[in-house]
Amino acid sequence: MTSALIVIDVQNDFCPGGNLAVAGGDEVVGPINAMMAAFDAVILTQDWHPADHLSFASNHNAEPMSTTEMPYGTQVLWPDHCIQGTNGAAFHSDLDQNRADLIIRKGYNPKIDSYSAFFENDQTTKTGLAGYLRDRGITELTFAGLALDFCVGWSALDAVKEGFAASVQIDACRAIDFDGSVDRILTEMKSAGITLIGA
Ligand code: VGL
Ligand code: ZN
Repeated sequence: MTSALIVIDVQNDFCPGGNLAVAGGDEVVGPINAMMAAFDAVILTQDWHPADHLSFASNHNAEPMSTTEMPYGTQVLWPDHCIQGTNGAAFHSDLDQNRADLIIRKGYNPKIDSYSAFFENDQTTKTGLAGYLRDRGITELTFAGLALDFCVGWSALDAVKEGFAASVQIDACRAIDFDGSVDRILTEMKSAGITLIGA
């Protein structure tokens, strides 16, 4: 079996001081760096939005953390974050990028958000990650990073849908914890057969 560590969105905007700061977001960096050596492949994801992205409350004259209906369903409206090329979109400076075989960017389509590393939020448009993993013969995926209840969880759930074995290293994740989102994602991941490690 061939394994990959998929490191989700360890970017400045999700760390303390960032525009969509996750409590303790920077605390995942050390554990994630330490995990990398145990995997055949390391893949980093990067949330990568244009300034006119429709997941931003500022583009709807709405309050951050309100919701709106998009053609693909209900969308949380976030503060502006991870704008392409900004320091907020850069990886945390202590994250070991040298081990990464692939950096996959997502959320670049202004009309569709993309929590998952596999599918945009329309759950149809692919990022290309599944094809890359299959081409390399990678079958076992472990996820860590930010945020547990959005991009990590959605990625792990889609990994199972795409036929990969998925684990989440819970203690190398931090959560946004919005409106019951942590409990909901943990329940969904367990029922999908995802292995939760370090919980
Ligand atoms: C994320 C909300 C919006 C995440 C990204 O990385 O979990 N959450 N964009
Ligand atoms: Zn985003």
